[in-house]
Amino acid sequence: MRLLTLTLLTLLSVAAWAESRPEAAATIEVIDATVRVPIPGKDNSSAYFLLRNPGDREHVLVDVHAEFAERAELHRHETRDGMMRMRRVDSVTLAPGAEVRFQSGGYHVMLFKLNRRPRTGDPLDLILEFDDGSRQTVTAHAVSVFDRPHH
Ligand SMILES: [Cu+2]
Repeated sequence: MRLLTLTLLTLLSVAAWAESRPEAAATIEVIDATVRVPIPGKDNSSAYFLLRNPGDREHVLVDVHAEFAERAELHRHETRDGMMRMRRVDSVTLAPGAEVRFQSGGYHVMLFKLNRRPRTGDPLDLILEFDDGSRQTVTAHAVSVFDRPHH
């Protein structure tokens, strides 16, 4: 009986520990996720969104997966010697309370060889993977650079 009690106490404390460390995927908010419709004749694309960390601890985005593309990578544009180029990054760190906007000219998800050509508005799932091993599926929508804003 005492052994059983000890086991229960151990299980309870493990549960409490897990609860005090929320998974990154359950904490990070992903807002306005979009995938660019590739320019005619091309099958590479990029995805953008706003990441928000409302939690009180740091989380790190380490990878992105997309079933609709052959390969997805975290990239960043940077200007060096007056030249804009992009490079692959290993991770994107989200400090407590921080927002990181993926946008043209900055961080983006590079998508290689889309397996079909999306139409404007099509839903496309991205899977974000964090350093604690948790994953979050985000539904992005296809947007075309030829879509004109209503102004
Ligand atoms: Cu890129």
